[in-house]
Amino acid sequence: MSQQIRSGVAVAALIAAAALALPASGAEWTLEKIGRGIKPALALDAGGAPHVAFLTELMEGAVFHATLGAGGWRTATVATGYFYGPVDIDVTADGRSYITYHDHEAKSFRPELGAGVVVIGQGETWDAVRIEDPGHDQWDADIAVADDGTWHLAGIDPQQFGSRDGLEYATNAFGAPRVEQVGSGPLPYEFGVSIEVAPGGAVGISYFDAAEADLGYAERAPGEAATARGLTRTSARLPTSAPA
Ligand SMILES: [Ca+2]
Ligand SMILES: [Ca+2]
Repeated sequence: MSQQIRSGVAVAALIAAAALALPASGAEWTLEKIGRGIKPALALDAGGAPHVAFLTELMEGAVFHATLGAGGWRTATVATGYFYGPVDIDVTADGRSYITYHDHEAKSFRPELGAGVVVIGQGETWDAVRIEDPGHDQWDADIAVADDGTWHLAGIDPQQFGSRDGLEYATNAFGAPRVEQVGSGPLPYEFGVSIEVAPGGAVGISYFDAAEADLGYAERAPGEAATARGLTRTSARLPTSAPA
């Protein structure tokens, strides 16, 4: 037996011994069915329970919330209509879910309509907040929620549907929901956005600036004033292997 083969046998024996030493439950996945739908978004609450938002992208479609409790999965229909995903979800420390999705606002596609919606609740009780703004707003919307229930939403008002606004931000941080244009310039809908809020209230949004093939980062300082001084924008050149 060559040195190489002996080494291989020894390694195989070690791997087999290690596998036998693993506790039976240590590497097992538990797979469960939730229900009919697509484009799931997941958040775990303070107790570790999963909260899944998902939808059906049909003319007579719906957005659903499912959570796993002692009695198994419980699914609620939180909205019905002609919607588009992805959806997003965040859960506050008190167990309330905040789900966002895009509502086409018509049974046929109309570029001048369309809004982002935030649905807030738990169990069977859900309240919808519609984000009113000109254009086909909050495509690819992403949501970040502070534990006091302040929500922050970022999405695209797509160039393909006639808007030159691109990245739009919405929040309830100052009372009635407001929409701010971040200043990205026109953006297509393909590339997604991501938003987070810091404990002190600063908001960051990352997005793909198609005109420059750059990733952009927009940051909003805490505070009510929505002036140009409150908005900063930086970008980082992507590696050359990134999509043009
Ligand atoms: Ca808009
Ligand atoms: Ca709109």
